[in-house]
Amino acid sequence: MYNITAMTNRPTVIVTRRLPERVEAELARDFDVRRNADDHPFTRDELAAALRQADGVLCTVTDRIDAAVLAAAPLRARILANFGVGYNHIDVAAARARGLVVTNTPGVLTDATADLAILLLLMVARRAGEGEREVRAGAWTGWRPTHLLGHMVSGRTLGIVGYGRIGRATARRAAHGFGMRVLIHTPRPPAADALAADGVAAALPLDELLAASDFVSLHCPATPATRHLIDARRLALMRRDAYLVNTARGDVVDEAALVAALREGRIAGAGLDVYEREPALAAGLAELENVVLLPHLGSATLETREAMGMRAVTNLRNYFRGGEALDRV
Ligand code: 8YV
Repeated sequence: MYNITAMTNRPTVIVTRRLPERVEAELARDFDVRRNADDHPFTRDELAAALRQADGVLCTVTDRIDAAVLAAAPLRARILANFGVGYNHIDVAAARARGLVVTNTPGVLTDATADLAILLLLMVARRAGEGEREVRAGAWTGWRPTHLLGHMVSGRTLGIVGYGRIGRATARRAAHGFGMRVLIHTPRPPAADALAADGVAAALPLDELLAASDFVSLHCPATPATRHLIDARRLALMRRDAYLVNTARGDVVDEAALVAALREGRIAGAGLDVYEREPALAAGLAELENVVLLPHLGSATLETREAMGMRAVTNLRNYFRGGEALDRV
């Protein structure tokens, strides 16, 4: 056990990216912190070195910590405190095999991410990206009755894939805020009365949900089972006038198949915040007019990033005080 209040013998924590000021200040109270001054994404060698040099590593989605990186020796790190709820960039089984505890930050980014899903839903339905590009390009010739006509979301059907915290928060916004008919797909649907309270009309098998929805929003974690869950076959089940929204993880969608479906008009459009090979995009995606592309902004509010950071600090503190890490995955 470490004495984290004494000035000496404080655990060393390597923080792979710059964090909001308040979080960095909080970390410095209890830990010997090594920062990444210029905020560059760590290389595999830097990640392996961090595992050799620090007692804890506070990491993010840009750190691919796979079995090869985790083979670092001699291993000093005991905990990977992930800044974020999704942890598909960490090989958790390999980490456990090396005795590392892995934590995440659930709960604190639910509302921010659900807000972003609704933002993308509205942007694709109302052609906001196209309009914004037109105005900036100086190509707007003035108001006319038939200009950039989009579609209402009210009264339309939203299919939500994955019904954890974020899926549920998105369902409630869509049903109660916009009067949408909400369908969900999830391996273990909550009881009917709980779904009714959220404004959910029905839980359906995935293929049925895809065929019945005007908008499909993804909220499942990236796991081997959900990799390319939305592939060419499932895109073909969607309606030609339907839109896909992804604020979950890029791996859930076969991005090349999505580009083909969009290009050929087999679905109407897509709003994406996450990609298979961030920050790279599938060939052709950025050239399409009927997509809105955001740079992984799901949790990007100051309030949320501070809360995520504080949660990661709490996980580190609890662990080094010898207690149970709060958000062990
Ligand atoms: C984070 C996210 O910004 O928490 C997640 O799973 O995708 C984002 O909200 C990112 O993961 C930070 O590491």
